[in-house]
Amino acid sequence: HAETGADAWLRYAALDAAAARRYVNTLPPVVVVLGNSPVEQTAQRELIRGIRGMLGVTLRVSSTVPAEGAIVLGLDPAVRKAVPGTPAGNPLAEDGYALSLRTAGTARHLSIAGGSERGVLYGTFALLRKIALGEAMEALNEHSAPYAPVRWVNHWDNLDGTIERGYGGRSIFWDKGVVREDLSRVSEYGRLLASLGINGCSINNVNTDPRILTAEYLPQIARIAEAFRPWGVRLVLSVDFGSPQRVGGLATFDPLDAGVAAWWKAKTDELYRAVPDLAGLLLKADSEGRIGPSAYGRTHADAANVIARALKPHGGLFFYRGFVYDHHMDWRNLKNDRARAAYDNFNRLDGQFDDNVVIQIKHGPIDFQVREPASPLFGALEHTNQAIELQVTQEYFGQARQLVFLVPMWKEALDFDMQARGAGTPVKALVAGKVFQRPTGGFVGVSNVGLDANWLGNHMSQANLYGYGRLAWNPDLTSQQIAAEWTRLTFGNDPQVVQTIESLQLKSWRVFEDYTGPLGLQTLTDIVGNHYGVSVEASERNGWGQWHRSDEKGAGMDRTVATGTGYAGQYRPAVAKRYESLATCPDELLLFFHHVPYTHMLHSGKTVIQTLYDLHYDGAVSVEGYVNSWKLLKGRVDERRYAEVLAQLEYHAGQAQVWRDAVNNWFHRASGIADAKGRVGHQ
Ligand code: GCW
Repeated sequence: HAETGADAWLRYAALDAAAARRYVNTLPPVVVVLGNSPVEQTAQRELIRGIRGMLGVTLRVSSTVPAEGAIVLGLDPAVRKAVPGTPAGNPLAEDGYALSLRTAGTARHLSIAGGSERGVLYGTFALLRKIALGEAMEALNEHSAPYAPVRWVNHWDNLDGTIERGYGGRSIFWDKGVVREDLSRVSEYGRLLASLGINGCSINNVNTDPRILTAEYLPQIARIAEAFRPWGVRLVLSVDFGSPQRVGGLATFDPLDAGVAAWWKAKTDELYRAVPDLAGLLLKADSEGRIGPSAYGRTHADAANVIARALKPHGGLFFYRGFVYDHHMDWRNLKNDRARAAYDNFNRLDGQFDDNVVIQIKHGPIDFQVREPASPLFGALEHTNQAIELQVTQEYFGQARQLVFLVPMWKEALDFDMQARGAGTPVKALVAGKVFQRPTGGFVGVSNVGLDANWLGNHMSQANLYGYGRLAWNPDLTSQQIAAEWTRLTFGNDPQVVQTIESLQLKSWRVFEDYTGPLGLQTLTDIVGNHYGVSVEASERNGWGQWHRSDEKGAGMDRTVATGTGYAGQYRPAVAKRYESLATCPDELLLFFHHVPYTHMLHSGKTVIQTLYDLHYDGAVSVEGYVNSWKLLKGRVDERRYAEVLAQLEYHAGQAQVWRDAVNNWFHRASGIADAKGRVGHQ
């Protein structure tokens, strides 16, 4: 089972004998769970499973705390009462946990205290992670609290079982228009999510089939909620804004119509009767052909509030996607700019959204491209809850076929200082509501796992799901820490294995950027087809607005205030100034903000065109290097995963060459400028 990738980072592989012995000597052999909620029971079962796998011993279950000590799981107050000598401390944050090991005479107690039932489970996973990573337990005393209340994943699953932008097989939730009979993969997925502290999951595409809100689906949806519940994962549904008409049979779906408001209220009440702990609803409106409030000349705030008010009495949240843009833009107009759309649509509505509405904003202003600046909307909203949307599924990142670890890219967005109230307001703090004291906010990852044994279509992409969840819990973790943890948990502690995989993962995003869209060019991907291969002109001369505006004279899109689309001016002044000027705009975003001749000299001292040529060669060479370093792991990784990853990397290396040649030849023809190293244009 383990080698299929199904257990992902929760393999609980046996530790080497010396390490196992050390833990067996330190940990009490008995477990006591103080609460009887399903989530706490899950925690106890998981603990027994993990300890058995890693240490080869089976904990004894007891209902009372024996004098010689035990591993005690429970809510914080209960643990304090049950474990003698627990020092008084501050109450734990909701979903937070505390781990501590105390010795008194011959008694030894290890307590896992939670600020909520979920916290107990999260603490249990944290303890198991420490053991798998070989961390010392003797002086254990650790508190951890999630950075933000919202730590969700979204799925773009269609009711027929296909997944939009899913690369790991068919839906774990749906098949042929109904919820799957066998939901065992949903439970297994709940376990993976819980191990990361993820507490909400939407189960249907934001390009929503309205039928999801018909009565026949409610009992089916309730079954999914039930499969997730023991793992503390709450259900979320995507809804269609036309539902009052399409499902309810009303004459209108105008959000300001009283009948429409009443319909949403009655429908939401019905949902909560079926799923009492529903976390909320999610909406994509007025975007890519989805209907929305514009049909009635209403605002996004009118649309969001009518549904949010129906959710309010149940404590539910309403997520309104910030991904609203016109996909029929006139490409001839040099002032048109899709990047402007999120800010233009939502900034002026700041203050008009109810306090259980969250605007869900993609990390960049376009659409999950290899290099984007952080969306200026994060820095603009002061009176509105927000969440950052990160795409775990590798739509524009080689899908399941290329190795790209997205954590370093996400970190750059999360750590980017928006200067929203002077310096020191990184995106992560804004989305968590810490800067403007918002009641809620946080993180949403578009996961799109499927029925494939390894969930995402290959082994290495699991690091992105792991990394997303770890960042949602603690965005201050470094990319290196996350890569190291994931590698050890997934492939074991052999130093050569760890060092090799960690280094592949850590460089992979920049390498991918080198051969698919450096200097802020982005979108050289075939956007007319499946968003996988190279097609330099696919994004040009159409209404989608993913233009890079490269031609015979130069490359890049002028987004300055002075001469371009004005996008740069959507940032707060200090940031805007940096992007506006060629002198201060970083090379890696140059062509995102500026249109320059190919001979333009970069800060690096090299021309744009030569840099494009060189980076494409560098990138392809690096991917070839992945294959060579992987081969050195033969015999150190189980045969199956060794062979599967090798096949992926060999294919990847070929793809990097295809990209290199297609992009370089295109720019060579367009610019008419020879490669100083004589490599391009002679094939
Ligand atoms: O990136 C684009 C994808 C669409 C997706 C859309 C969105 C679900 O190509 O497949 O639709 O974004 O985020 O709504």
